[in-house]
Amino acid sequence: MADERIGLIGLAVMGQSLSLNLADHGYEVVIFNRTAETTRSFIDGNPEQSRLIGTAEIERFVGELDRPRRIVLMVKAGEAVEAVLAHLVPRLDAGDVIVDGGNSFWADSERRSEQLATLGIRFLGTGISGGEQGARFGPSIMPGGNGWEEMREPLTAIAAKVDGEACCDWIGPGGSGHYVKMIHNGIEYADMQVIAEAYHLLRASGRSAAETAAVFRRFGEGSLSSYLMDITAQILEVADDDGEPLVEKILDAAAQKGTGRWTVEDALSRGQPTTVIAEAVLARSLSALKDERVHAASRLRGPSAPLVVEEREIEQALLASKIVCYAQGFMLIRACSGDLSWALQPARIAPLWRGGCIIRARMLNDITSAYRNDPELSNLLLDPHFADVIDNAQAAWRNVIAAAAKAGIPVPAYSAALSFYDGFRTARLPANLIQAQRDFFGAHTYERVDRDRGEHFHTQWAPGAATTPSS
Ligand code: NBP
Repeated sequence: MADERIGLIGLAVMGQSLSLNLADHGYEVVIFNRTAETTRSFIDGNPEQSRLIGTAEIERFVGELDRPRRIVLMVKAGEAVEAVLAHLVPRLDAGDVIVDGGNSFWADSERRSEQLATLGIRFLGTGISGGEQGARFGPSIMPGGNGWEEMREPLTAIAAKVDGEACCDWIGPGGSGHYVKMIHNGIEYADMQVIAEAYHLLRASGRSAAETAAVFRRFGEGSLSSYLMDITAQILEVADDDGEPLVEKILDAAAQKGTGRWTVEDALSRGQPTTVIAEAVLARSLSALKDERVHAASRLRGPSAPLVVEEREIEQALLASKIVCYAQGFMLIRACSGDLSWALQPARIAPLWRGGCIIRARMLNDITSAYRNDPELSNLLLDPHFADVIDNAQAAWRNVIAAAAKAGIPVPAYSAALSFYDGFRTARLPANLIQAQRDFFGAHTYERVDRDRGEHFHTQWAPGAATTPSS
């Protein structure tokens, strides 16, 4: 492995960190950046690292690599990837491997993988999670597409390790690596929202930021242990210059870069009810309406009842909602895998998120066990362990949502998660009425519970109702 060469293009924070990580693991890293000055200052800033080979021209970059060349792109998703490929691909040969390690949209990776395959170039669309620190010391890596056989060793070497297993494994064909990274980010949105709702409830029930931090630390000692819980406690303990908690001075308008929205758009296109992830994305949108909310706060009335809820109940609501987040993420993976015949295996995906990435959490050990015990598990909620955990949590979970509603405190993710749970476990929903309404005004037809599925019926419900069944 030592002295093998890997090329890396794109030397912003992620590219620099990955280069150093690869170099630490014995690889010589040939680096290139559009702005050559960045390459120079990166090399100058790391004089102890002799395995970095800077190049200022793309021809020299390509020429420094052994064949088959292995090239990692760490540039901005979208146009930057297209621009780099346009310069790079004409200089490559059949058999070379391009790894796109950025946050590319999975359908772009699917397309690039197919197009480059016609030239014999292997394209590995690779989700990488963990931010700067992860990239530097061990990220979670989700490669999909072609070229895994060439990249298995270096990617596995630099990935996070949990219980001796690398958080890196081939996901599946085409754009599946970036698809799974997108789902990771959707779950991340939901996980952050369920934690934010606990924070809201804990603060609204009179706890200081420091007391709230202590509660999160306690929660984080058990099944809720996670990176996001840990950083939440740390954030709540940071004081501004005047000694006040810094978090309370931050404008309550959450930004988003788009991977959560991509997840929800994908869920809608597949008819998958990933309601908690959707609420998490939309809660950020609602938060961003800051001026309108401030105006509405002075005009619209709510209840004046105090919030009556126990700390233990909030913990259970957080736990149950978080399980539903994961269940919905894996539902979407299952649906897309079926649609595109990717044959994705949750039992190989869940363990990749146990280390290195933003959603790393103790719960992922149990999720991994659930899918390893039953690789065909259709929904995480049906795993016996998680069914029991939710059953034990549900009384508290319902109390929290009821108490929040009575006190006028929004808990959109907890409510969406509970409604999903109740909807999923309800054998007969009121959709029969919706079908009747659709048939009444649009002659859209309906199926009957006392006939075979696939047989469609239309009724002339009333004079003036629709008469002609639509196809
Ligand atoms: P950025 O996403 O900010 O991208 C900056 C890099 O893209 C620079 O090297 C820049 O070159 C290059 N670039 C651009 Br912009 N346009 C280009 C073009 N037309 N041709 C060639 N190069 C171009 O960097 P990052 O934050 O390090 O992220 C890299 C990738 O990793 C992104 O896809 C990001 O979404 C993903 N990611 C980031 C994080 C994180 O925590 N930051 C975490 C996980 C994944 P220049 O120096 O010449 O401008």
